[in-house]
Amino acid sequence: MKVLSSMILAASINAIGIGSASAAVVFSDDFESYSAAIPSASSFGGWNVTGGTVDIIGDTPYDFFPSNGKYIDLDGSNSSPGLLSTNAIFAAGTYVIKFDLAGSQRGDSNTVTVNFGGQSWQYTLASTAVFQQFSQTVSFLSPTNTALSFQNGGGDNIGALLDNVLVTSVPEPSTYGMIFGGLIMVAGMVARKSRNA
Ligand SMILES: [Ca+2]
Ligand SMILES: [Ca+2]
Ligand SMILES: [Ca+2]
Repeated sequence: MKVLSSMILAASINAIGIGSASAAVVFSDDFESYSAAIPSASSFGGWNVTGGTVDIIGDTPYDFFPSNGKYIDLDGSNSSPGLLSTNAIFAAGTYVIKFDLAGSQRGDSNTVTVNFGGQSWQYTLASTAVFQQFSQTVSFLSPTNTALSFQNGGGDNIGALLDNVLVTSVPEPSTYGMIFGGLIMVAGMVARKSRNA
């Protein structure tokens, strides 16, 4: 009967999707759906650009990483690096944010500030740094909603490069607790039934 209990547990876990499949992608962009634009429009796809500009590049003459297709030069074209923010507003909760950053490939080092859920992180990229994935797991109750944003420092029109932005929501621990509590009750009922049989 132990085996049956385990089987029921496994089946229940599959049914409610615990595991890697339970994390839901709530935002993603590899910038492939846009045409190169120097600078970009102040609003494109799922993004807004305020306080300056960013460039959509990846074609000649700025084809530094052909396998990445299109990507963003975070210091645009008017000597004021724009704040690149998602249109999407994320509710309080737990998320994993992932993004690829590379150096400018044009001779200068750049620092990028990433903001999400009331927290911020800074990344300094040497000019020759190739695309590398960065990841942060963020839990926040306040602010109750937030965009994800990226901003280069400086203003020399040569910025770090951004690609493959991904935001995944993660179920809260309390949700896991309720789910596992329910499963333990089911297992207990199975065990009692087997004793009574
Ligand atoms: Ca891309
Ligand atoms: Ca630029
Ligand atoms: Ca720069």
